[in-house]
Amino acid sequence: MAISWYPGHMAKAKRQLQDQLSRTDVVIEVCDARIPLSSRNPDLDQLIRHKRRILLLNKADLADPELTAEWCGAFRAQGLSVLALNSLRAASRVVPLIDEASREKVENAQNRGIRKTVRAMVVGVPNVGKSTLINLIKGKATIRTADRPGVTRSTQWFRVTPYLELMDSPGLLWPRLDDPAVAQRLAYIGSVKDEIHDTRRLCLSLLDELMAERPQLLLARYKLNDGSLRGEALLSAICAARGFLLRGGELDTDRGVATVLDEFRAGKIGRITLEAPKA
Ligand SMILES: Nc1nc2c(ncn2[C@@H]2O[C@H](COP(=O)(O)OP(=O)(O)O)[C@@H](O)[C@H]2O)c(=O)[nH]1
Ligand SMILES: [Mg+2]
Repeated sequence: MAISWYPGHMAKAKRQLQDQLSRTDVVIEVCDARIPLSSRNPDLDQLIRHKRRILLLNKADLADPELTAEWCGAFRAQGLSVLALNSLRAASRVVPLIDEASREKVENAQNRGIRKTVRAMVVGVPNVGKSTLINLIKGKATIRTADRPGVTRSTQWFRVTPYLELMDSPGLLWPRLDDPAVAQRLAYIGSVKDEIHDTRRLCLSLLDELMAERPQLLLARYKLNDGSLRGEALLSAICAARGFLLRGGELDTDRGVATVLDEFRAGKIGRITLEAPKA
């Protein structure tokens, strides 16, 4: 199912999210550590209001460790409970944070003689790793995950311990697509369907951005030595270095586009974060 974010759909998702939030004790917001700004939805603040929130900077294995540390510091300074995470490996670190965030509610209930079941909802824009996180916490791969947006279909609560339930919120938090720079970064990391973008233009602007920001990584990955290359010339040099040729001997730049985007998304060019906290 493709999720298209038209206003009617967003309004419906917002209502559903509000409805689910009313049954939630702790909100686990997942964002992508490579774009901590662009992969968060600012409407969430208003939707959550006073609920306890944990912010996970997921896919930290793909992000620049120094910038991730800076981001964690910046979010903590805003009063958020933050954890940088590779949810493919260390999802268990999340449960103690949920316990901490819900301690007061649990203790209040205890004082009234009630053993409270804590409900934590995982929210985040598509493809940040919500289902992966829940699967790993559960210890079983029961929710479908895929490296493309919009794969998860339904909403469910899962019992993690006798007193903790988790819920995925597939497709309920929409990305911030009104800002073209944000949409572009979401597309770079593969969070928005490629079909809706001109992948060639996307790849060329990514290459230019990488050459400007992290030239050493790009030059090393594609065994180039000319740091002044930009745009089509840069793409062509990459195709030549990789031997991407069509039958007539022409460069297969379509293959180059697909390769660069795939390799960037998989972290093969390096651990690259595209956004830095404001100093
Ligand atoms: N490298 C890396 N990949 C991850 C991590 N968490 C999730 N993924 C991958 O990201 C893709 C999207 O994950 P998914 O859980 O379906 O995202 P959702 O749309 O938020 O539920 C999948 O291919 C996951 O394997 C992580 O911490 N590191
Ligand atoms: Mg999912």
